[in-house]
Amino acid sequence: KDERMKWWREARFGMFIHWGVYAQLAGVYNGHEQQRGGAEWIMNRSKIPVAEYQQYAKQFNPVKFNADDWVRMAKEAGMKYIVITAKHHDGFAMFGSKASPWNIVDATPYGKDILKALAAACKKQGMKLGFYYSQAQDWNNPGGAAARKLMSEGWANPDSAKIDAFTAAHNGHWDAAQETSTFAQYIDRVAVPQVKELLSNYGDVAVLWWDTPTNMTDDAALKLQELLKLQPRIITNDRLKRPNFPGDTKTPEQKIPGLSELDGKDWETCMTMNGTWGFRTSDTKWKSTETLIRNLADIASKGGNYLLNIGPKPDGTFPDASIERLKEIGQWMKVNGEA
Ligand code: JFZ
Repeated sequence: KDERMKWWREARFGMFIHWGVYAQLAGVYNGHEQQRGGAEWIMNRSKIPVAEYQQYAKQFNPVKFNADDWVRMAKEAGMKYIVITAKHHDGFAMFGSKASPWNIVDATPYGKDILKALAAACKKQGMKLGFYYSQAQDWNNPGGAAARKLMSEGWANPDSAKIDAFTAAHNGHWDAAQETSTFAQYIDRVAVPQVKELLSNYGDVAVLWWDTPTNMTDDAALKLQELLKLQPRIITNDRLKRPNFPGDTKTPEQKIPGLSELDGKDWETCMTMNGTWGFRTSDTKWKSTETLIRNLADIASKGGNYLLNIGPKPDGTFPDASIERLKEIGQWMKVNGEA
């Protein structure tokens, strides 16, 4: 294990990327600003019907996406690995998948596999690449789980009460289309084959970053964990299923643990640069470069890693404020970093 963890322990700094169809909405649904949560949650928060949400994919055409630029920006900031949302809770696969048509190759005018391009660029530039995969929550592929969030906490839809009642009676779902399969069927038909695709078709995968184990069963977790054998050196986090699938790393979110909270287990703080993981036009509360550098130094001094998020725009470029901060961190790294 120590040998396998070596690069990760030395890395200290990585780039998280939250990107998908939600970037197209950018925090606004039908003129309504999303009230709570990250912009990547808009389908759930605003209870957007499945068929309607899927229409947004037809506008998703990130023609300015350039994988080499992304990797170069990460590298120049001193980052040693990238973890990208291969599939977030909206179930949209950012890669070509035979397990579901709800993927970037089959459902968008862009029609190209983002992960293929990123994997090639990472290989070329010597950057480690990992995949975030929402194994349990999936709001588009039938049978996927949905965390219970109330419509009435969001914008005032005249039907909020009705939608909340439906959601409460349907295990967090808000559209009958989400319930045309069972969770076990979803795991067998979508999650297992997609994770197999991710671990087979993109070369070395450095990290598998599971998230939100809503409704996870031991059976489902075992099936997914079994697949990790396809990448014997892969590192995983602790979000497959709690508490009996601990993975390799702990994932304190948006906070840096105090010294007394450290227990010897490897850890990684993931954090947004503003207040959202997915791109949101109205979120301009950017942390200063100084704050980001202080966070990195604090984390590194305590033996952790800093996974700093970028929420790319729907056209495939990073927000200007993110680019600016990456550059400034890079300038500091040149003087103060070790490599
Ligand atoms: C999850 C996602 O729901 C979110 O969209 C984002 O991808 C983030 C990185 O992970 O959100 C969480 C997960 C765990 C906690 C909080 C938010 N937690 O443990 O406090």
